[in-house]
Amino acid sequence: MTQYHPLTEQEAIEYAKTIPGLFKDGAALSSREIGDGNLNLVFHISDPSSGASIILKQALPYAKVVGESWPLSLDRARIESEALQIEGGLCPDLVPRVYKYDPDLALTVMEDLSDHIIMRKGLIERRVYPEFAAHIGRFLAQTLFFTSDLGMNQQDKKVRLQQFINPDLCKITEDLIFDHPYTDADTNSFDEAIRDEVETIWSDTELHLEVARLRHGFLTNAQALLHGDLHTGSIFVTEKSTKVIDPEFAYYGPMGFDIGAVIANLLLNYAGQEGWSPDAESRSEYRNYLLETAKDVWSTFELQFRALWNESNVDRISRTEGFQSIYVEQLLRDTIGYAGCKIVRRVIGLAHVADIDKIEDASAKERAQRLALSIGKALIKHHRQAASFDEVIDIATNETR
Ligand code: SR1
Ligand code: MG
Repeated sequence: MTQYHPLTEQEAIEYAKTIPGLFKDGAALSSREIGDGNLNLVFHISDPSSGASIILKQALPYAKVVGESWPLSLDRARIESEALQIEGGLCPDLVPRVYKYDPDLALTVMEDLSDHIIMRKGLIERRVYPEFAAHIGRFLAQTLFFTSDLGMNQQDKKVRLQQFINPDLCKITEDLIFDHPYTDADTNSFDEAIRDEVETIWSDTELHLEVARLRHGFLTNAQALLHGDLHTGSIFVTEKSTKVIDPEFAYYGPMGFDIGAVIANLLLNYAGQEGWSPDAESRSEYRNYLLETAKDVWSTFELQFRALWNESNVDRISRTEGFQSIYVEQLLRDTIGYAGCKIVRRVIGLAHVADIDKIEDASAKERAQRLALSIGKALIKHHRQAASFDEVIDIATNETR
């Protein structure tokens, strides 16, 4: 047993050499720590002579973005590797292959996806991903359906729920998404230019009531095994391929939280187009692409989820005429509410997104932040009335005027 310690780049090479079948004996490997996320070390190990490469991801015992004052359980590395394996069983083309998980070092060795780019970066560069909605819609339908009481034996599901008890990572979400942005919390981080709007949000009790409902759903509705952090920084893309990474926040929660995360991040980029589009016409064109993609994500999910319900539902009484529509209508409302919460936190809370933060022009950045907040607030306030995904498009369009 190797005692846990954060690896150096050289130790990562030595570790990689111990895994059979990945590199040729005696290969001169190179190693770079490339982690730019909030929590982990990520080593890219390659053999320049053969082109072979892998990723070695190691959890740190604290939140890297804050420091050692915020301890985090290393068990999240197990959760991530086990979630990747479940997702890989359901959608093998949509997640990286896992070669090894090492519980002692809290590390996972996995497929290198360097031929892809992080979707957030691609969207900031205003690229178009024609297959994305079909891929992520299928990922959501498969993973959410087959880990729920609809798609698996209910007693097995309870055992699986135990496997994914993830208190430290859930606490991050409960605080940073569903609490701190709505009060003057120390963790918040926002530009002084938008203080008036932030203070309006802090005193908006109608908004707080809706957030309280959504937070309660996150705390109590163990509907399916979620990815738990499905933003565009957790998705690698090419024009033809989509790979979902980083399910360390996986736990049993409300399906709409994952679907809403995807929608929110498309809308955050939509707001960010204040700073990325060269002129009004191209801004409108790219925004239409983002809204169509968001709509296609929901439609693909809904179509495939309903098909799975019709073909593979293991729960006799839930097949009663009418229940499927009741269930899907609630999923739509949850999706819209959680999307709104995920937008607001990225402007006011601790962790922001490059789609808005990296805008250099101060007034364009302020416009993007205000637009994101107004879309987020409107989604949260409207979510319980929603009957069609078109209402999301209407909200985004109306708030943009
Ligand atoms: C302290 S971690 C901050 C954020 O980074 C992750 O990607 C999650 O979104 C989390 O809320
Ligand atoms: Mg992550």
